[in-house]
Amino acid sequence: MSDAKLILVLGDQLSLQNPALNGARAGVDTVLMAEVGEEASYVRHNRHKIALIFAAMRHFRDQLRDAGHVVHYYEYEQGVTSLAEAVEAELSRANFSGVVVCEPGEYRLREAMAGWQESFGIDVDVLDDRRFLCSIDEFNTWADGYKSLRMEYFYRNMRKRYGVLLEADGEPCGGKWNYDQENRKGWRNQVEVPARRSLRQDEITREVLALVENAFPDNPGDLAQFNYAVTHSQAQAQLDWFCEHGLGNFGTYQDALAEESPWMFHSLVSMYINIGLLEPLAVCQQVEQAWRDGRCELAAAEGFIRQVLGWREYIRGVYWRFMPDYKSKNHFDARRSLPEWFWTGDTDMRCLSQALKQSLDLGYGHHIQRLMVIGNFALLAGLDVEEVCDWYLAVYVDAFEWVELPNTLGMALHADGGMMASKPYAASGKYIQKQGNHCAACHYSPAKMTGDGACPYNSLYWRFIDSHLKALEGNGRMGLVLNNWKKRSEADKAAILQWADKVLEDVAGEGA
Ligand code: DLZ
Repeated sequence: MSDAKLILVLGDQLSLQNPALNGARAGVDTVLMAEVGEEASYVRHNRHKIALIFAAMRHFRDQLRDAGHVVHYYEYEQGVTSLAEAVEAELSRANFSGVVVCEPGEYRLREAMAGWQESFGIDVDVLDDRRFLCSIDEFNTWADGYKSLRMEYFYRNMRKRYGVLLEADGEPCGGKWNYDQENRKGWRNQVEVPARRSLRQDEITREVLALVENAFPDNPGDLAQFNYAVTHSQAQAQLDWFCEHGLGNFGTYQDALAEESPWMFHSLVSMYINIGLLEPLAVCQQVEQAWRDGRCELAAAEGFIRQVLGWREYIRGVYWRFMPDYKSKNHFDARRSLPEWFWTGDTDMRCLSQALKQSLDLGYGHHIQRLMVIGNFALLAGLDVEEVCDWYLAVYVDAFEWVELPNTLGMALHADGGMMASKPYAASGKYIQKQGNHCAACHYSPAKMTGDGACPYNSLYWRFIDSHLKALEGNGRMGLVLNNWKKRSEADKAAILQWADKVLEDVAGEGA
């Protein structure tokens, strides 16, 4: 029997740091990569996401081949239905002593892989994904020490562990761990948003775009606007561009909403980190260096690094610690069907329409659009948790369940009852008005609570508070809001709730 291994590389593991490739012997082992029906259709993925992954996979295949590796690659047109089928085909084609794969990012796939050893009758080695900076075991050890998990403490540990933004004495740079307070300015067109460059598309990418356009006619995504990096060097150039042109204003306007720009000063690198085109620690170190070189304020660098070194690792830990139960949580018993216009963006709520349309067309929305516009509406309207989570998983190019589920179910919808966020991210139209410039041209007014032209977020906000008074009562951070509601006259409350019901019928129903 040969001692050659079959090394499976998944579409979001396109990194030379992939542990399955560590020790891969060029000319001895075989690398297997496969574009398969099941992965491309378990939700109605945005076409940008499929195109990004297929194009990046094909470029990585060529990179491995150039380095002397034998790569067996199945293209989508070959009609392989699942990763298991691809593995089986390889095992029947040649003699291997075992299969090696890095642990997948989604529970459903890890469960499937758990059965491979028995069904294929061969050793299947599923390796820890060391591209993450905190392993699942390390996270669990940390979490075991706490009654409720809070990202801030986890984040400080990670800063210390990796020596990021630390003074020589181990204290945080600038004397504070967190500069979030300085990163919340609203948008009133204060500065110019830098234009983004168009990326060059080679023959491989153009072929993939044509394939995806034809094979996924019913999926969202306007591929005429495809502008994602598909190689390591292109992704690195995107990060360099951000450090040069975006980072300076990123912190200040991190929570802002702008009519005229889908991406403002955001980095647009999460998708590359999530599929292996960039490494998270190197990304943080580059941003830290940009601050040390005087190219941005400390608050901007810290805000960015907190997302990558803190939040990203933290929610991945939460996902694996609480799956599979986590997925069925529905703290507020939210079960209203997702309105059809979530798939078109056709609503008169301007902030929501813009956030939905760009998410569908480009596969991208920044975190305030995802959390405080779309997620906030879903929370206030009581949209079905599972349907909302599936929507997020489908629509965004950077969405894999390990990152999407805790962010949507836990953070945006508070459906886990506060396992990771200390209070629901519920807000009225006033917050959206403060953070951005959508309201000026909107059909609705954030100043109106009821009656024609009243911003739907307003009455829905109080309806949410009223419906969940009991559940929210024990939450100290909600005390002020609950008191404000209780202090209102009965007639006032009744009028708001009545209007909210009408809004739900008109707006959250099928038509908007
Ligand atoms: C998202 C995705 C898509 C659209 N297609 C493929 C594919 O054809 N082959 C593959 O290996 N991976 C794909 N992926 C990424 C996987 O869905 C991802 O590895 C799992 O969801 C685990 O994170």
